[in-house]
Amino acid sequence: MKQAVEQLKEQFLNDLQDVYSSDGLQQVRDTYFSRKSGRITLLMRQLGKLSPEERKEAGRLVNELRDFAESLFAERQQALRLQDEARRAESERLDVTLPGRRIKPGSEHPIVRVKQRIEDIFVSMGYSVEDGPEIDTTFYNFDALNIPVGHPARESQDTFYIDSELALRSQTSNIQIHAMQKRRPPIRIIAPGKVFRRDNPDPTHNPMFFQVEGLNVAEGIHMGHLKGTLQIFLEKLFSQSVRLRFRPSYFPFVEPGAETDFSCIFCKAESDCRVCKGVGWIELGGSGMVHPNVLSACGIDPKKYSGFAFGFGIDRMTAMLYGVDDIRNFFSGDLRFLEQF
Ligand code: FA5
Repeated sequence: MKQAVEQLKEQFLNDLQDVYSSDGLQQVRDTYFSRKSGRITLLMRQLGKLSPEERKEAGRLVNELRDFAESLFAERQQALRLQDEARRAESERLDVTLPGRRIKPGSEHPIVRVKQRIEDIFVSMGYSVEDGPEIDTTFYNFDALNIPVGHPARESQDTFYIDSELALRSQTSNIQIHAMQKRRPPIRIIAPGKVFRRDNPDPTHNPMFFQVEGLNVAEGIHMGHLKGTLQIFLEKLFSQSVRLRFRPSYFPFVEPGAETDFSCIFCKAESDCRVCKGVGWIELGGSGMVHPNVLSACGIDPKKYSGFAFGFGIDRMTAMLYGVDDIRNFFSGDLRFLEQF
């Protein structure tokens, strides 16, 4: 028995010496201490087969071996645990002297910024901000706007059709109709939003761009109200006085209709002006008095009520305000461009 104890002790020491992981520890535990087949357990079981005299001495030896092995095992277990902890602490160590990673704050897109500025100005004049569908039926896109079947504006060369009934709106004027169906006069709304046209991209055209629609319907509204409203709007936007002029123009949903220009705020008609090219006027967009047919289509009595409407492009206005010479830049996704705002 003495020899068997010595041999087992030696093997145990060898095995424990080779242990560097918790898996290895588990293996040693199973090999030597498992209740069913542990080698030290089996040795203890053999004690029962010995005579009482032999058992006394052998029992002492085996018990000593077990106590010795258990305490060595516990030491090794503790050493490995400390080693693991030290390794983990090292791998998670933070070097507080390293320079930080700069967080780049985003900023509002310039078109969003100008859109919000336009909204603020009109809200301060008693208008509310209206939203409407970007995909709309031919009724809202054309019929109710007095754009008859056969009118070029309905052509598929100009409009993105989804099917024969639905199209991406090509102007925000569809929101006039939704607003007049929902509300009764007095109605005072502006409606900024995306519009879509089959235009070839160039420095002043995009197939997707932003417009803002304005509508004011009440008793006794006339062109003077339109002119005064747009003038106050522009003066608030540019923080300086401007003049306004109307050039007769045709839009099926207004009568009379006009292209609306304002005096150049950059040059006062100097010949080399980058913005107005020396003309002295900058185009704002279309406007006019809401056509009686449009009021009627929305159930508003044109004999009692009248209204003005306008619509202009936010992209070109933003380009002018920030000195950008190509509106395609706004949607290029190029951060070097966008970070300037
Ligand atoms: C209209 O869209 C009318 N709905 C405006 C209107 C509303 C008139 C209410 C009367 C009453 P127009 O097609 O001219 O009008 O477009 C208005 C503005 O949109 C233009 O002045 C221009 O600034 C802008 N615009 C037009 N096409 C493009 C384009 N492809 N890319 C960028 N901006 C554009």
